[in-house]
Amino acid sequence: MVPPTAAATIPAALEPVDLRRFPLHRPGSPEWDDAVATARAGLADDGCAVLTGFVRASWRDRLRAEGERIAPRAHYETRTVNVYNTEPDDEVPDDHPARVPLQRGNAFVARDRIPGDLLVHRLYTEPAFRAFLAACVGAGELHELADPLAGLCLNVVPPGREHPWHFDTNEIAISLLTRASDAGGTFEYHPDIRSAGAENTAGVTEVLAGRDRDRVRRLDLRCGDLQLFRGRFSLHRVTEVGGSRARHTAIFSYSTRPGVVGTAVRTRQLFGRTLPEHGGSRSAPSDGLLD
Ligand SMILES: O=C(O)CCC(=O)C(=O)O
Ligand SMILES: [Fe+2]
Repeated sequence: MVPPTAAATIPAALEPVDLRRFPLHRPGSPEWDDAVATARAGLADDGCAVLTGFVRASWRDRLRAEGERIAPRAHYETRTVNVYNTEPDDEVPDDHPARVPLQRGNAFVARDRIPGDLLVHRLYTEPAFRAFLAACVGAGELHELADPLAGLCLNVVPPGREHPWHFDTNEIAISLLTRASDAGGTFEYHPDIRSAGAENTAGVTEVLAGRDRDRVRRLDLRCGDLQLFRGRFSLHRVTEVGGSRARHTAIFSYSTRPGVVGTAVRTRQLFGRTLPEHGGSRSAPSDGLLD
């Protein structure tokens, strides 16, 4: 029997990845360990790691074009929200950041509208991608969400719109920029402005009032850049998109527990619909933070 060549062992989903710098196909190799250590250091120091050029240059036109093909399937609903994505609450004091109204101008394409053969969908389900990410974020194992809509999304921010300041429900967000805007559309964040059990509402108020600009970090991501980000603790936004092209990112959501599904309320907010899977209710976050 002919021994398999190195090339034959590379899963098709990993072909677009710059495997020289990010050897996802060789877990545990010294190069794989180096890539993981770099990402871990970024997350520890700054709450963020950017793997620039994760998708190779020769695949980026296809990555961008696939996002453009599905972007019209996004659910648009300009909503007034707050940083915590919580419902209005009369009990909250007048000066609480939950009272500051923000316009959510982005829109999501849900997983069930992203064909399975697209690069981002094949990456999402690829075990070697998941294993690499699990090592980077320090999780024993990561699972796809059992949610047919939320596990994988395309985030579309059209010209003149922004994705306003917020915290994520997931502890760590993983996103791949598939189309940059001509202007604006900068990712801005405040690393670890809150922590489990400590909301730091005073700090959040400063940011919302535009008074804490010195500590804001800014990223102008490019097509093919993969970002790992501690979105549950770091306040973040995408600034207003300028020019004539929408900004697109694929958002990969995984969980350390199998079987995770979003709540019906949140699912309807994000996608304008629910499925039978969304019938159950989610228990409150265990870290004591607002959502
Ligand atoms: O599209 C991005 O770069 C950020 C998206 C984001 O923060 C989110 O979906 O929660
Ligand atoms: Fe976010």
